[in-house]
Amino acid sequence: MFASLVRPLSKGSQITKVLVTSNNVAKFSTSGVLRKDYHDILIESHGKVGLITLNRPKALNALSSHLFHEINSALEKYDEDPNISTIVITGNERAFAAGADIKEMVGKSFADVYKTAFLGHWGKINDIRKPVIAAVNGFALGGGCELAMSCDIIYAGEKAVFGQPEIKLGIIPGAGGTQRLVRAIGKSKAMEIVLSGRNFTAKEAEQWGLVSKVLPVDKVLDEAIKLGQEIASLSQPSIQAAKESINRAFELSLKEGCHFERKLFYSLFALKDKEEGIDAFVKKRDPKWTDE
Ligand code: CO8
Repeated sequence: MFASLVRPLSKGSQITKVLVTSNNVAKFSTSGVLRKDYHDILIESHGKVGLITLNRPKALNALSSHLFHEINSALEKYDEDPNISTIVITGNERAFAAGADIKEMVGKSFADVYKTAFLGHWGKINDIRKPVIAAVNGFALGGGCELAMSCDIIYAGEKAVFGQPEIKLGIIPGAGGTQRLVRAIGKSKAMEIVLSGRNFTAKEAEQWGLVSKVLPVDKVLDEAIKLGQEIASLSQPSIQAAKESINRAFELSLKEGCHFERKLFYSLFALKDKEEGIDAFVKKRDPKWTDE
């Protein structure tokens, strides 16, 4: 009845207690802490990296409310799990995610979506304190592009296709597309993309600064996990502080942002890991982080 999830893994990676039943209901546990049944995502841990794989292939991973609730649930569990330090979100080779589930929008009026804060739960990812890396292959359109942009780092496969095509549906991006795109690639390009609904390539995304690396299709996930493991091998309070400080750059003036950074910088001197890191450097040895 149960079959192990089979996927090529990078060297040294390990799936922790992942089982998929014949009806594709997965039961998972990372070190006994994360335990949840999911239908539209798959969960694996690779050492201290928690992987979330969107798994609605027939709908090109269209982000239904149900799927997004599962993403949120897994993100929150990983954020709480002391055995997990970084998180990777991926899809499959054809699609990271082709947007919000358009079929859910059929017949919905302004009053319907306004009164119920339709898809309002998409914002939860912005509260996750651990680093989140998007490993994008295939389509990352509309809400899929917005999900990738809500992650902290994007690695993309060379055939990945990004875009905000909402305008072609008579709507506009609703999960930060107009805001994050303009911050990442500038006003003129963001206007062109959003107003025309044209897609753009992984290479363009990298040239414009939206994506940090373009990789061969079959390397994207492994490289994202490797990056996650590299980040996970460092002192986690410092990692979280760095993420928090960088994200403040989107909210604050330069002066206020630098002030915030300085306060966090000083506060890290209270960590045992600061003593350890400095001592290890001075004594020319490897640091042993305790995350304290
Ligand atoms: N929603 C629902 N179903 C989808 C979606 C989607 N976004 N995208 C693809 N599918 C389904 C198709 O309906 C089709 O299903 P079926 O086989 O049952 O007909 C299946 O996936 C395969 O799709 P195609 O046959 O269309 O595959 P193609 O290779 O021909 O085309 C495309 C691929 C170009 C990606 C095409 O599917 C497409 O254009 N998809 C829609 C892209 C799009 O417009 N995305 C934006 C959606 S709106 C949005 O994301 C707003 C987010 C707002 C968030 C607000 C938070 C508060």
